[in-house]
Amino acid sequence: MTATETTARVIGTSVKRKEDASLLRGRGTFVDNLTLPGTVYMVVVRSPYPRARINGVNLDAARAAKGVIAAFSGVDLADEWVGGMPCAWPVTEDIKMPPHYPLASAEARYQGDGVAVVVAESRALAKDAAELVEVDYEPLPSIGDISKALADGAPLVHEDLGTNECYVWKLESSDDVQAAIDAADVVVTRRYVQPRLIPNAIEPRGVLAQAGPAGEVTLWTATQVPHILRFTMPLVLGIPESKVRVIAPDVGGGFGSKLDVYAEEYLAVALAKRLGRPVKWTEERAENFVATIHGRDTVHELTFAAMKDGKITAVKSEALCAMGAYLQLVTPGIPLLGAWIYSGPYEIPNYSVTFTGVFTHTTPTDAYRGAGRPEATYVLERTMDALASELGIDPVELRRKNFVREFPHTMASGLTIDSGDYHASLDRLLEMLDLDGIRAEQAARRASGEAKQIGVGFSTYNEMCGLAPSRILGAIRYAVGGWDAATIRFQPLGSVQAVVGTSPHGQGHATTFAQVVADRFGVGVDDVEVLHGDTAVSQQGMDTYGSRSLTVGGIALFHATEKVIAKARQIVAHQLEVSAEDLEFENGTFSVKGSPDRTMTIQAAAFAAHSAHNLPDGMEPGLEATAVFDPPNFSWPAGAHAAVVEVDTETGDTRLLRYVAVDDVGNPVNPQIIDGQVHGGVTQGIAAALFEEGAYDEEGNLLTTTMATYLVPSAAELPSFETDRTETTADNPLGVKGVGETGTIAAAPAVINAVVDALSHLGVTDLPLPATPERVWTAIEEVRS
Ligand code: MCN
Repeated sequence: MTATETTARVIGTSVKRKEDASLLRGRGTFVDNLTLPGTVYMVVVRSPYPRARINGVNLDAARAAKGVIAAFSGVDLADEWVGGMPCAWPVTEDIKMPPHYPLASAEARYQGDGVAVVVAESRALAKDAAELVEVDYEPLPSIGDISKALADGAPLVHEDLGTNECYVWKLESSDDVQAAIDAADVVVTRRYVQPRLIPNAIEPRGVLAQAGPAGEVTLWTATQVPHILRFTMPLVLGIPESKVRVIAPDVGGGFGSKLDVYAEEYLAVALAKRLGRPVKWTEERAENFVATIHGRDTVHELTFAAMKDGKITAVKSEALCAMGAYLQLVTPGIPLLGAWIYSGPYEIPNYSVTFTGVFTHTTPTDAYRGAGRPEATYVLERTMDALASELGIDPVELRRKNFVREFPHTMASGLTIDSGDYHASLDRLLEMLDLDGIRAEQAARRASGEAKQIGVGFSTYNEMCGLAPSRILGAIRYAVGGWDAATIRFQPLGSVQAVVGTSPHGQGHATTFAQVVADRFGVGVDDVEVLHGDTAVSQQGMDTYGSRSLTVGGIALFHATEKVIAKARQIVAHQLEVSAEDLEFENGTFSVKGSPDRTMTIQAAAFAAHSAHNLPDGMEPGLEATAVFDPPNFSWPAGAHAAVVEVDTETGDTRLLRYVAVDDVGNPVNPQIIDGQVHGGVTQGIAAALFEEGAYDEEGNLLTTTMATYLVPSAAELPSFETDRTETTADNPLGVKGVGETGTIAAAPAVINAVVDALSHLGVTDLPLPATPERVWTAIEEVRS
């Protein structure tokens, strides 16, 4: 056997990330590192206007420029598309789904809408030539603000639809929600604007497409969804899936923005076919600001009805949700991902949620880390504090009073949470926090009247992830399934390949999935190679998003190990001449019950399976199994977070002093990777609270077009996070819940609650997002004047 010695349990240990050996040395293989012989470079010419009629595109000068191979307008390429780019989530029967092609031909509908492409021998030559493309634009009235886009006379994004309303979607527990609100002692209604966020993965998007002589196509792309992209190829380009291979090599982050199928992917394939040369496109950072989807952009009105003792009796949410100018892959469904958790970790019997999808002349929105759940949690947790203040109850006690206590728990929204212990997370948080000490210091600073005041804010949350049961997805009109697949293949000499259908882009699957397999087989983590992100290698899969990889893909992997162990058991029983039932399997070794010295390792069984000299009659050689898992429920992580801030009341400058997070993600597979996920997620939530805003003017001109105006925080702006976990076992064989989005979902309300708490003695009750120094200062001045 070449495999290393059998190990003790590795699930639950912080095995170092296998990925980092190459990534940290700069030896990753990202799309832009790949060049095929004869590669040519594509540049997309984009509309500088939010809305403009395209009266003509003159490509003569570009075509004549040095090194240019071809240049095309939207009209030139119109025949390439057998259909528009797909939106997979028509959330209602009467949803309006405007056609969306890789290049606009007649009208540009947002700044960044592609109108032409230039292909040249180098990227620099293509960029130079793109500047020579003359587009005869006729600017038209446009609208960038969702709260004004539904008004009579507002400029229409798609005139033939006659409205900017994309859909109205409702979820109600009963007809009695209004009656419960009417019967309440206290009703609190608050309005919240959650601005756009612009995902900024370290690696921008990139594509390299190669078309072969027999119609086969290979596409290397920085995507989260190679499998989904492959099965859209027949729809947009008429290329059968069997002719398409999609490879997502190393992918440098996505945060949901690469859970999409993009114009440049179809353009690169179409041009590779036309030109007979590999076509490469690499997004520039400035392009990323307009050409990759945005997140959030909602206006909520949230109502809590409660009794005097603090018991909440109803929640009602009405929200406008920006779609942007077109529907991308899952744009309309993003609000729905939060639709079931507007009661959060609380037991609230009456429930009503309404979303209105709105078109504006802006970059399309779609999934951004948390997708729908940060929006829901923000309005819920902010209103929780507003209600606490209205009732004169401590915000922590109000949360406790309303926590769900027994599991499984079916929420008024209709879904069932399998497990949790919300008190345990909050208790642990309070142990770590020293709330009394913080309150004492707050009182002292208030008494002294000094400029720098402190505040503490809480966010107790739960979330719905692990997308998800295919039947439920079908019932809410999501076009594809929520299952995932894994194949495990023992090599003859005992190492293992685990082929998975998920497609990581920073989450460490090569490590954690190897841990799952190593643990089951009692082999070393380094004996397990996890293969992913190539549709030729991993034929089946539904990819990575919605914190689903471990709870769906990881469970498929678990079931595949069970099948492999079952076959190995038959082989060992045959070789040791005992019945399969008489074998025990522990730590990689089968032993005969009652005769502990009669043993055979699973690796020896693998060798026997491959040599095939002595297998049970009729058994196929080899030791390999595939499992496809469709979960019966979503995954329900939860937790309690707190932020402590210091606000300079003279300048509005806000410093985060501490951030404490206690999460329940079920059984941990790799605690260090979980911590990393929480750190990254929390950072993105803090960014939404204090720094990042994709701002448009009323016409849809993007005002934050670079990192100088769109402030992505760095480590320098953040404290060291304090994290811990509580564990309740999820209802799946590994007992695991998702973790990839928890921090982003929890953090923004904790931070804003803390800033408001710091200023509450002055009379500040709310702050716009993000709470920049100017906005904090203005809020203070408003209450002082
Ligand atoms: N894990 C674990 N034990 C648990 C739960 C998870 O060890 N109880 C591990 C998993 O095995 C996996 C990682 O934590 O290695 C994240 O697992 P999971 O919650 O299943 O999430 P996914 O792998 O499906 O990742 C998706 C999620 C999402 S939706 C976004 S957005 C996101 C995120 O992950 N984008 C990321 N984390 C990111 N991290 C990086 N570096 N870059 C991104 O773009």
